[in-house]
Amino acid sequence: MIYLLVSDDTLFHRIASATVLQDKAVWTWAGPKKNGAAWDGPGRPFWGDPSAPETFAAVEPESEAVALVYLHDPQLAHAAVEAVATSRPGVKVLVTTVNGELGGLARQNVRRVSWTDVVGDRLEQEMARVRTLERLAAVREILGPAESVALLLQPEPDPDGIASALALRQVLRRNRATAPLVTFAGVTRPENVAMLRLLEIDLEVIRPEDLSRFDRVAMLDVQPNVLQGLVDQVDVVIDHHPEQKGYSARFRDIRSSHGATSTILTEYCVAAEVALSQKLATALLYGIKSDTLFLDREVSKADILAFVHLYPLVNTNVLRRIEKPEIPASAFAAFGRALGRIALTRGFAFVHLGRVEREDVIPQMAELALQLEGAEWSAASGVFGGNVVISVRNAGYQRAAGSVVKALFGEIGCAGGHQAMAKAIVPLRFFRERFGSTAALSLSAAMTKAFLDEIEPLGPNGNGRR
Ligand SMILES: [Mn+2]
Repeated sequence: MIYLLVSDDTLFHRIASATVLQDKAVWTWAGPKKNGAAWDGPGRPFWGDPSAPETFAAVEPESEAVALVYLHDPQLAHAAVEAVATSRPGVKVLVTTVNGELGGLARQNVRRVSWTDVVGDRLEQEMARVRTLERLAAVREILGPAESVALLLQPEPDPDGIASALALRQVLRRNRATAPLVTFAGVTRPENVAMLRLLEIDLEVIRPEDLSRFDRVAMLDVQPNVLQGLVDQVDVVIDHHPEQKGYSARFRDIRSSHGATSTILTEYCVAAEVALSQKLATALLYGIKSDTLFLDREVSKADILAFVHLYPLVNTNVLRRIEKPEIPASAFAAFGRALGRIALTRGFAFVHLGRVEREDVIPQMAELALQLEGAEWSAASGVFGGNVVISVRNAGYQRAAGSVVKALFGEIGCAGGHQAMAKAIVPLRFFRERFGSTAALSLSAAMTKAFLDEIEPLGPNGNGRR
């Protein structure tokens, strides 16, 4: 298949060759006569009278052809379309018009499109790219000269934040030493743990006061006020959540129209022509996918464009392994033993795994336990190192899991979380003091009572708390 570009418009040449004709075999009409000037248009040139079918018939006559026609003079355009359309068997003609002229051209092998349809999208993209480059220049000006830049993410960062930080690091041409990913609490969700492991991403858990070690701080996928006073001044904020007040930043790029911060950073990479490695593309795509529920929620055209851009660069095998994190064989045995003892009491499912080799099997078990028929809440516990680790899930619409674990374990350990998921880590000694033995049976009874006392806001008669 060859493409015949028949136009006297340089912009049209450029748009067509940068979009639909990219990587195609292109022949471009270069004027009525060869005049000796070196050809600098797209593809290979051919010459001749554009209103004569022979002009087009002579170009690789055996190949099938599609012709793109856009000529300023409507009469010449009309004649050229007639000539191309009859020039060779099977030729298809796409003609671009400015004001819908050439209405008289009714041939089966001719289609018309308007100039604004052809140029509009491309021009819009180019304009957006110019604006992105301006933002990028501002970010580079602030962060570029610094010795070290902290890429600060929310506590328990999600894939969108992690991917965005990786992309910003790439855009700044920095490495893990001069621009580490930092957070005040590490990841716990099995998918996120798998993402870090499979894509070999370092995430450093620091204390708020450690931020002073860095020359600059950039926050991604979160704004400082979310950290409730821990950080009130940063250098750069890039986020897609609604713009917040109550903090200062030298530069902010907040776009709540975007479904993910990864979309914004993909635009940065594309605008800056930064090479997207397979690893970075996989992270960014997973960031967009998980924040938009696979483009199902709060998705904009920008998200789709970014997704489409990244998709061919992704390692789908790694992506699948992130989304369905592997469970070690030893954990299956522990799951098997534990599942036989799972206790469901008034919508609360509890299961204790005993000692575990890997901490992330505990939240995986909590997720599974929530799928038990009739479960509205679930908790899984296990002994890891010198601590009891408890993972809590609920099916939504109830009291926040985070506040439940704080009430139950906040005094004897560290506890926190969100609406639907939470985690507590309690040193074994304190745990035994409060709840007794960690033997499965007695633990199950003690935990079930403690959780139900906390979760069920009303007593059996519906009068008052507990
Ligand atoms: Mn996000």
